[in-house]
Amino acid sequence: MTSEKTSPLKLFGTWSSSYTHRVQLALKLKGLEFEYVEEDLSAKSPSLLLYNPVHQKVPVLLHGGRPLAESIVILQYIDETWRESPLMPRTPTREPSSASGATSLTIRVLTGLYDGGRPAGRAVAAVFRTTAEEQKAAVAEVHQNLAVMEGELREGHFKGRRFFGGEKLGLLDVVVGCGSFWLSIFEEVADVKLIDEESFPLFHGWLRQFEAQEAVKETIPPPTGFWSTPGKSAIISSAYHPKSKPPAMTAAELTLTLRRTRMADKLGLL
Ligand SMILES: N[C@@H](CCC(=O)N[C@@H](CS)C(=O)NCC(=O)O)C(=O)O
Repeated sequence: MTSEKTSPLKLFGTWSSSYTHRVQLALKLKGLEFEYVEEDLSAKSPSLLLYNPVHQKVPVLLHGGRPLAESIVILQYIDETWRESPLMPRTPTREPSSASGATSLTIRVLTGLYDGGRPAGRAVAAVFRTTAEEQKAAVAEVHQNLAVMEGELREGHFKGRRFFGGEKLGLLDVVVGCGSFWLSIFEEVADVKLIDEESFPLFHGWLRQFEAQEAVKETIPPPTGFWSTPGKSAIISSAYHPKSKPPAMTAAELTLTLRRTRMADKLGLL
């Protein structure tokens, strides 16, 4: 077991990927050494195609030559293999505690925070993909999600806690917090306010504390770096997933959306 634990770790990721950030952050929080391989998603490496042949996505973690895909699966694997500094609190299951609260809220973040809601990340992405009335509806959906999180911090399992994980970052902090890079970009390009400090003071405060953590600062690039990145137009089109994700956007629709959101000016695309 020990030799398995000490086998080398190699992570295939992309700098702009929140899913990659989740794994990088978890490895750092555990104090694990790993080799990082930056993937160009417009020209995926033979290794990525070999290790994640079906989905061909990052992140992929290689542990002792064994590949693991899907960020949540990887996070669980890391937490179960290296049990020091747990990301999920380990308390007896019958004890009503924030451990079960964290598990259930993590699942809800990933599947839908309220009845009929979709995964929190998809609601945020919808703000970016839409315009006008549709965008207003998407912003309202994000606010509904934030209201649930705010309620959990105000009077739910996480009342009075610094982080969802307690004094230290836990799984839920990692999952929710790693989207913060894109949140601030979306706020800027779509000219919308998603995390309004007055409406969501506890969530806003939590996010600022999260971002101030050294391991987070080392992992998530500052949003300002985004605008000066040479491959930014490719990143934008991959964020839209025009080929693969419904509703499919034609190039003309994409252009129109970029114009409307004023992103085109910022990126110098048009
Ligand atoms: N559910 C996956 C999502 C991973 C994902 O969407 N990765 C994106 C980058 S953020 C990717 O590799 N996209 C390449 C593609 O779709 O071809 C996870 O949690 O790891």
